[in-house]
Amino acid sequence: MIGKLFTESMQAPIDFENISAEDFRFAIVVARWNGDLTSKLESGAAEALAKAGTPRNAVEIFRVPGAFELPLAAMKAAETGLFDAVIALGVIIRGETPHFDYVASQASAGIMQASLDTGIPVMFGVVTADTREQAEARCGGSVGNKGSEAAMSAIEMANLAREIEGLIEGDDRVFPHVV
Ligand code: INI
Repeated sequence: MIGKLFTESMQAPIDFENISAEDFRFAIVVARWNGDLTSKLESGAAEALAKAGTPRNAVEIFRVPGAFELPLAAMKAAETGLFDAVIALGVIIRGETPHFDYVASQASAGIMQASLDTGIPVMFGVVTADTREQAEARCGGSVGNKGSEAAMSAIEMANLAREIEGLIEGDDRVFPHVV
């Protein structure tokens, strides 16, 4: 039980009264492109997990060159079966060429594919911004920290996956959420 954990962004507040991150393992995959900003996403994610009760030794961090490489690393981490959820973090800032669109579209599609192909929740903690100022605002600035938001979503999805899998494995066929 870790009480309430909120961010100041648009993400709806989640009441963590009844869910915990104490008994879960997480992988964080971080892009080194725009590293001064992705490091803030990384610390935001790590702090949110720690605040939710995840021991430091239950969090593994993997680094990749850029956001384009996030999907493969996230998939490999998910495939190990060692992690309850994977948090992919990156910052993609629009430049003068269409490069941004290729990187952003493949990063987002690939992260979803990694999640659906492995059955492990993989969070899209990637900031896509038109300007550096927009990105800064979302990496611990005025709009919040997308890293901590992604970590909170990872905790929620890890709990949900365990709950749903428990329906298959357990004897309890009562569905408390339906009554
Ligand atoms: N990678 C990012 O993570 N963010 C960016 O803004 C970015 N831009 O602008 O080019 C970027 N490019 C690198 C890309 O992710 C790959 O690492 C590279 O293309 C090698 O595959």
